[in-house]
Amino acid sequence: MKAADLAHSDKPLNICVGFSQIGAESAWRSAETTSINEEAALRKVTLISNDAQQKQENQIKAIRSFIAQKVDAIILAPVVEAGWDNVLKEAKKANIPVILVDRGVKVSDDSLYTTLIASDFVEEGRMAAEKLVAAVDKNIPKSVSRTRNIAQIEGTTGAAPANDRASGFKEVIEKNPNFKIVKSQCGEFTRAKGKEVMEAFLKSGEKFDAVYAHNDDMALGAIQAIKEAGLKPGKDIVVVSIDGVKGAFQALIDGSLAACVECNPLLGPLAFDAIAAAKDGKKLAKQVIVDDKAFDAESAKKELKNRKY
Ligand code: GYE
Repeated sequence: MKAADLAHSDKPLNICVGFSQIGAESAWRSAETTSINEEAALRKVTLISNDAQQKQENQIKAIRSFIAQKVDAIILAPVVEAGWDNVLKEAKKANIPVILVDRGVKVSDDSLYTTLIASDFVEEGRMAAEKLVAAVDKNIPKSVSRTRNIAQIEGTTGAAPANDRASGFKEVIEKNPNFKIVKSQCGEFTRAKGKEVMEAFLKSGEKFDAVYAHNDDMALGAIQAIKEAGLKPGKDIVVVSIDGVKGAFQALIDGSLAACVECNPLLGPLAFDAIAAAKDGKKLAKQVIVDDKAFDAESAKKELKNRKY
């Protein structure tokens, strides 16, 4: 189902909810945390939050503690896809609905969670690839017959957005035989690691026409590395990323980022609407899909003032 199909209300819920958050690796994630905190306050929800510092074991511990505290519902942003069966079975046994936000899980039985509220990451990867190909084609005339080299900076290993953004991107790139992913490495969705990975790529001696980063923070780190290497992002190397945070919009406007696919982090209202529906015994779709669109310099200029994150 689409996010717009989920009934929205500001009605107080007067319940207690446990929120297991991954950490604060990116501007996107901080915006998501703020959105959930604000909506909890608005809906009169006592929120017990836990920051897992990127570790699944910390998330499992937090969920067990939420169960012990008999919360009414759990919001989980799962760091990786695999390894949730046992703890989700414990939540189910305790009759506590689990709402997954922003990242999906791979479980043996999908009744172990109520719903997943997230973007279609495969589609985001496809959109990013189309934008990247178009931007490189503007830089290098079709008559130049050499291969266009792409460097990919991946998100957290095993995370749904890293897996799916890679597969959607690859699908489109494979249809463009003059484009090739020549390097791919994990940048953990952080700006510092994105910069570090790009520095290593540039030092490898390989030449790149484009960089695809699985999120904006890594792209912004890569842009810095490209500049420090004496190259011009946008001209010498095209950079494309996903998320749509303010920093990326500024980079779109200054020309260092060629395109950006939005991934909306403001999931608080949807998460509590889903909890309200589950509490009312309503059956929810297994995925509530958040709509995304791509931005370039021109659309970013128009939208910047409205950006909340
Ligand atoms: O794109 C990235 C983050 O799970 C969709 O996680 C989220 C991703 C987001 O840290 O910036």
